Amino acid sequence: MILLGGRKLLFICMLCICIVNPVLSQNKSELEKYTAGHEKRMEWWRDAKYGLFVHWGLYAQLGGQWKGKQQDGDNGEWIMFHEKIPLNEYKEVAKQFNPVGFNADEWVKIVKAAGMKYIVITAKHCEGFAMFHSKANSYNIVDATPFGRDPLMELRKACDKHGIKLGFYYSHTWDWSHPHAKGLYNSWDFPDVKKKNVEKYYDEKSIPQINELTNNYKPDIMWFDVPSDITRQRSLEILKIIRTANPDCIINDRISQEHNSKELVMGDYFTPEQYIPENLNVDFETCMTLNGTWGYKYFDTNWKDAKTILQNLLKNISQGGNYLLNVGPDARGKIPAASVAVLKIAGNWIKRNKEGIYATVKSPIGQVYYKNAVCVAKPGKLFIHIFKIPEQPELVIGEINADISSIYFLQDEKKGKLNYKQTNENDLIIAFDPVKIPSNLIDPLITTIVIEYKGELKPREKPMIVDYFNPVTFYVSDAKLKGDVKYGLNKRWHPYKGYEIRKWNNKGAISWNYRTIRNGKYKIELVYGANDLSHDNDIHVKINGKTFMHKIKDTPGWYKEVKKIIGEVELKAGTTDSLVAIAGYSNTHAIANLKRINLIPIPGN
Ligand code: FHN
Repeated sequence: MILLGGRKLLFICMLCICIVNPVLSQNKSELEKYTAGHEKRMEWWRDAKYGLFVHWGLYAQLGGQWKGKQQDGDNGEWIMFHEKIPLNEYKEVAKQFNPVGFNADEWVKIVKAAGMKYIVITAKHCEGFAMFHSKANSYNIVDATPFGRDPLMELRKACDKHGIKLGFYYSHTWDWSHPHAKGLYNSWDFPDVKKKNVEKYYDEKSIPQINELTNNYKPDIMWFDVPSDITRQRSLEILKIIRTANPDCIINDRISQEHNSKELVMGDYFTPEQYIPENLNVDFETCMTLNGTWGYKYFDTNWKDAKTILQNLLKNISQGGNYLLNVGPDARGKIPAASVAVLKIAGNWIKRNKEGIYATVKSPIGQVYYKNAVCVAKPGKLFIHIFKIPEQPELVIGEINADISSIYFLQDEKKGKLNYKQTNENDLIIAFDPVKIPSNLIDPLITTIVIEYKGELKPREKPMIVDYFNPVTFYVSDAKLKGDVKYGLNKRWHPYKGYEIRKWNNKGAISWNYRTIRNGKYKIELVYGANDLSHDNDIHVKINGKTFMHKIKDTPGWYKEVKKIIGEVELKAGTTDSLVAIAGYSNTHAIANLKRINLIPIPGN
């Protein structure tokens, strides 16, 4: 082994810095150049709130069934992978694929009736088949099927005609039709991973097709999927292609590995899948299936109902995000009638309540106290979307530091006033007696009321509300930490999924302030993770002058959840106090990964 002397080593290090530094700084300046303009680019997208995801490809021809056998439990668009269908057999499917029922105008009208403002459709899913006329690869709907038309170009024209934005999903990394694609690859046709040269896949197919889509179809959004094993350089190359063609084209976070890092670098927004994040202070769009599959399966009729769709939409927009809801068109090019029907029911509600949806923003004062409602905002207005009519004849909103001018039902043309009072210095309570409210104002799906106020809405100062009619959850992410207690991962991400208590001993206090609206009795429930080191250690909880001691016995693991009722407490109305959790003795680590403390009302007190 040649040992380099000090001077030589220093020279080589300096040489490397001289070579690497310009490349890094070039990458940095390119990144800045091709991500510039984010705020302006996102304006229409933030106002739009709601889009249609479309998974449509050769898999629609199979409808979730292969050689008479129904796919069990998997997504329809994964049938080639799950049934390990040889590529030459799968290509035979293309010869049968002739979706003559496809009508771009009809699809766009369905989107508009649903109250959606944009479409994201699969241009090429992992199966590798292009749903557009690609000169880069003849395995596409124009060259390889009897259909011979380009549905994406027809959609582009229809969207332009009807004022709907159009985006393309593209599987830039995985491709089960290409011998050199990696990630989750086609191991049954191309088993020898040593023969793979992934650069050939990018150079021969992925990059050229992204170029074609970007330059020939002018998409408003490029929606990439699983970024597994793509290099930063390749992601930067794709970013450059798209933004050179159109600086306003919006790109999602899966263009690069950032999707797994929870920090946006090249993408304009995060893409949580099948769940709605909370407390995320960046642009995001939750994508969800309407039933149990993205791609068409004729036997999956497990449709979400209109109320679920609307609640998901409103929860997303109350968190400052968008909702991308998926349909899987069939082999004829038709969106399943049941999907169309439920989207229309939801769309009719949206049409009646559109002022409280489009161009709203996340409430500047967070959510309202009443748990079965969400709040969004516009200047001078708060829209409270009520999912479930309160059991008591009043709606506790909580602290509103503003000069309220009126409160009324959004669907009430005459703006009939709702009576209200502000107690506890600004706690807003709205009289809401369903018996007295005209029945036409209580919407069977969701009822929206408007709080109009003058001047500015000042931030909330008062502590959390504990009230008899609602269980209240004290998340550790909202707590004050004092002494020897520390968070683990970045608590900005999912407040109780993406972070943990990393250090906590008997000199560390986790506390919350609270105030009560009515008298009530509650069970105290601890929710925590624990490992072997936690066994037999104690958690002490102090509330209302009493201390409840809990000894840890179950230790399933740091990221599991142990739920334990540790006692009951009675709280009088109008008190302001604090809830404090203190760890037992530990000289090295956290004695438990406390997640939250629940106060569960005990009925009948
Ligand atoms: O595996 C794909 C899946 O088929 C579907 O396209 C979803 C949609 O976001 N993306 C991947 C799973 O995350």
